[in-house]
Amino acid sequence: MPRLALVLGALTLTLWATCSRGAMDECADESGRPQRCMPEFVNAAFNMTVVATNTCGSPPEEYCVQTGVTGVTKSCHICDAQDPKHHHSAVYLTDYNTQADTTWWQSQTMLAGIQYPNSINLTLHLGKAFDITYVRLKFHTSRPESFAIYKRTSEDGPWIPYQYYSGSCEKTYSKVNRGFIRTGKDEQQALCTDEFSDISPITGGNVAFSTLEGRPSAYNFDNSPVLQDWVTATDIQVTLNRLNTFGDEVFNDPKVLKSYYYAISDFAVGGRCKCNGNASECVKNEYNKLVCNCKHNTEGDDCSVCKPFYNDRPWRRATADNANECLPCNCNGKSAECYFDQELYRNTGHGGHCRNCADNTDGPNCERCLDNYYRDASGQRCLPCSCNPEGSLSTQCDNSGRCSCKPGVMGDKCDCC
Ligand SMILES: *[C@@H]1O[C@H](CO)[C@@H](O)[C@H](O)[C@H]1NC(C)=O
Ligand SMILES: *[C@@H]1O[C@H](CO)[C@@H](O)[C@H](O)[C@H]1NC(C)=O
Ligand SMILES: *[C@@H]1O[C@H](CO)[C@@H](O)[C@H](O)[C@H]1NC(C)=O
Ligand SMILES: [Ca+2]
Repeated sequence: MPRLALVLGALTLTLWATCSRGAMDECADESGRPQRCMPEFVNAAFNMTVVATNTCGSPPEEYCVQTGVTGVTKSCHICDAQDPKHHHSAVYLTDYNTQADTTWWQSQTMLAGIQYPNSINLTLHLGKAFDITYVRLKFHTSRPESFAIYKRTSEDGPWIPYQYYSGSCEKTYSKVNRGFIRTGKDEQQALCTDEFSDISPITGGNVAFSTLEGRPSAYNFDNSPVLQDWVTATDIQVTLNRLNTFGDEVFNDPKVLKSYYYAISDFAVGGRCKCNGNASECVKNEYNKLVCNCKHNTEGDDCSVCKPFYNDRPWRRATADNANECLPCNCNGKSAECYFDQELYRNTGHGGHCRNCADNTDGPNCERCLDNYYRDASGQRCLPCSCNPEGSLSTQCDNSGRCSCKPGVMGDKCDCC
């Protein structure tokens, strides 16, 4: 019995050791060589603030639950923004999502003028670039007749269409219904489909947009800068353009109008914090802003630049088989500053060009002496030649500091007749 316990104990220890090493630094392999790493896959929207341009309940107002059958008495309720039990604010879009206890955001009703061409925006600010895999909405009412998903690639950039969902693609968005992208065509274009725009189901319908689905280069994602950019987003916006109806709103019965409104129970954004393969986690910095915890001698919010002294080769995204880590410049210990020099990289395979070489050294790697200097006996530093300008043929001396003198002049520095 004790022996078994010992064996189990050893096993547990081994497992624990392997796992903890994996967790410690996935940005290097067992032998310490840099390898691609990435933060875990998360719902980037969870517990984040979504800003809605319209929400029911201020002042309190009545809405009625759509049954889908005309003439049947609808059950009506109050939406009250001030009442903790009867509000439907945007926090309910990104809270913990359970089947048993559905919470949802809700707009005002058609009675208050909610319908095309008036639209509602739901804006999610991620606070950092993410690589987005999907955007998913779970509707508490019918799915809209028309809505669109937009993204921003940087916080001050323009809104870029991601996907349109509409029962009237051409009329509403001037897009072909169920269009597709052929190989070689623009892979950053948003498509439109009517597949998810039916009025049924009356509740609980999902819509999920996969950022790479139907895009030919998805199979070669590592080598597709176009798609790498396409999946990048710092903000996501959902624009609700037109409600689905049974057509009974034309009679203007208030009870009917009160049964048409938008309601969404969950807004999820699946993806990873974007670190270009150079970090396995994102952390809050001192300003409470989410940033990558960069490895491979990179820095920046997305690990997209080399650290100051690591400019030996150009920055490249890490791929599955090459970490492309930033390499330090070689300045022979004479400088801690360098920049990336494209020309030098082409000629020598090393692009690190040192700046401000110390001890009178010079050259891209501080490998030689400045003009009119020579290397001292220790080889560590360069000393001025100090050739006498009157007596010397040249201001440059030889390796031992001796100057070449004009006829009739002598001395190491050519300063004696
Ligand atoms: C949600 O975010 C708040 C801060 O905004 C934080 O205090 C809370 O712990 C978070 N909840 C979860 C479940 O992560
Ligand atoms: C929604 O956002 C778009 C930009 O994406 C803007 O043009 C429009 O005015 C916004 N609508 C509302 C109601 O704020
Ligand atoms: C990390 O970033 C560097 C430079 O910023 C880049 O060369 C490299 O491809 C990225 N990935 C890895 C795993 O090093
Ligand atoms: Ca919810």
